[in-house]
Amino acid sequence: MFGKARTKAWKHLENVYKHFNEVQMKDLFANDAKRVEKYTIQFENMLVDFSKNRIDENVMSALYELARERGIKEQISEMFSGKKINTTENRAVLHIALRNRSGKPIYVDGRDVMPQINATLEKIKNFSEAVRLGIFTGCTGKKLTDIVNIGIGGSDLGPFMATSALRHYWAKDIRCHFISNIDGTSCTEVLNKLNPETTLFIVASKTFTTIETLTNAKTCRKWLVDALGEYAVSKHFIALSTNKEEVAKFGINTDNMFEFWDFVGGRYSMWSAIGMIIAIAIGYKNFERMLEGAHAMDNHFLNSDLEHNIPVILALIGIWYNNFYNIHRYAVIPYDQYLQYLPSYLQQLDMESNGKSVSLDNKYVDYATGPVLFGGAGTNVQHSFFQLIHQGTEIVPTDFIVPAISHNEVGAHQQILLANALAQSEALMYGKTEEEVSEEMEASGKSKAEINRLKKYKSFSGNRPSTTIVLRKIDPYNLGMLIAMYEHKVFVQGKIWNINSFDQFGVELSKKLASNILSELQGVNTSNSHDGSTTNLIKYIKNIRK
Ligand code: G6Q
Repeated sequence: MFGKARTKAWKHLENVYKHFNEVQMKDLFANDAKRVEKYTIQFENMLVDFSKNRIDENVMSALYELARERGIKEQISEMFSGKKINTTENRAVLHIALRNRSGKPIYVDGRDVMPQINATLEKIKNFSEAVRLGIFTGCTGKKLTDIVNIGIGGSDLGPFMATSALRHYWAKDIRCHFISNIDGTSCTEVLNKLNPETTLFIVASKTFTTIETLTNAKTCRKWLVDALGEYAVSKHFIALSTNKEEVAKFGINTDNMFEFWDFVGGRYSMWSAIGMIIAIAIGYKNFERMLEGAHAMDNHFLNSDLEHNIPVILALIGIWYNNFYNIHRYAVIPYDQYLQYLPSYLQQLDMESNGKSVSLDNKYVDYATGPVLFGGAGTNVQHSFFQLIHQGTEIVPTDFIVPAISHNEVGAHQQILLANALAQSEALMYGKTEEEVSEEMEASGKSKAEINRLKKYKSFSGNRPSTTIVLRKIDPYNLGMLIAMYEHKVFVQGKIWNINSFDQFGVELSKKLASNILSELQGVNTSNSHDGSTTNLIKYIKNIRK
């Protein structure tokens, strides 16, 4: 039982926290020459330095004890073995199977899922290559050069993030576009740039019932048919879905459908057919490298003991802040322009997975679960919200993601970028005392009065935690590793909190209400009852749109 009757390890951690919460990281560094060695892990091309966190051996061993008590190793094995751990939807959770390069079978309900996964990968390979080589052309025989992914949420954020991250690898004559929002601006702005003869639309929807995606797809279909006629559809539309029936109903030939399965959650689906646009943009070989990178991280996660397991360690440090320091926020800052969309992607991964308040044993939880995640690319964000991270009253544990080599090594740009990344974590940890500020001001000839007036404003409390993840370079393999690392981190946290990280009922209620309000805005129905505010807003907006 987890929750009110706290577990032994949890209670122990509460105790450890009482004695530890005032400890300063700079003292921990000063008193332990081996600190960096102890709290750094290198895995292939990835170095994870978690030494600038408020931890010591005592804290870490208490956290590992919590992981042991929660049976994390066993729970990891359960996921990998195809057990139906998504209990509210009675589904297995097998994004790891999508990138299983081991040749070993993975069973769901006694059936090996690998043959169907490998067959779909083969189909993705053939199709993406045919498009890239101009073998699969548009209906007038022209090469397809503009690929439009129509999808939302998990059917958009992963492919969008990954194609942006791997922009350097795109074929020279291929451009990628994304239509997700139902706002007509989203499809209008994309369609305005395109030539129907050279455009391929990918309708990406697991359920093929999502109103935004289907509405956008219908608009794009009409745009295409108006220009080229109905016969164009089979050469310009493909579908990525689990729902053959709805794909056919929509008017896409199911020969042009690439399948995935209910054991692949939307936000875990970029490794499946949902990654088609990635494969077309960067080529199947590179897409495969991304799967291989993820698979390497999967093996590390499955086989390493808790004390050397990157996703487990990151998860436990997150739990330490979230549940013992009561810090319920968290930032991810990639120092790479190509990774600018990573925070939005991780926002869904983390917040949709662990934004839950009912436990796996069907009880409301009485402890904090998933934190609020935000972020953006460095150095840009240093000039926006970093003020709060350095001097605000909120502590924000931060992950810095730092590729050592840029795809665009221009002059000293990369060194300046790297220097900034490293300086942030150093400044957050050390801070600057009032005394240090005074000395500095004195040395530059400032008066006593001036020093007294400004020293508080110019000082930094420090002791602000961060983790630095250095990658050699953002290539497909390393990106795969990085994303899989975060997926598994989220998994471990969900397991510690005893929640289901794989459903998302939270998005349902407003969907239902939106469909009621839509009928009112369209004047089809006026009888729904709402709160006073909503009723007034509907009336006010209808009046403007008359
Ligand atoms: C992700 C969620 C959600 C989903 C979208 C799109 O885990 O399930 O973001 O991906 O709602 O759903 P469809 O792919 O079914 O259109």
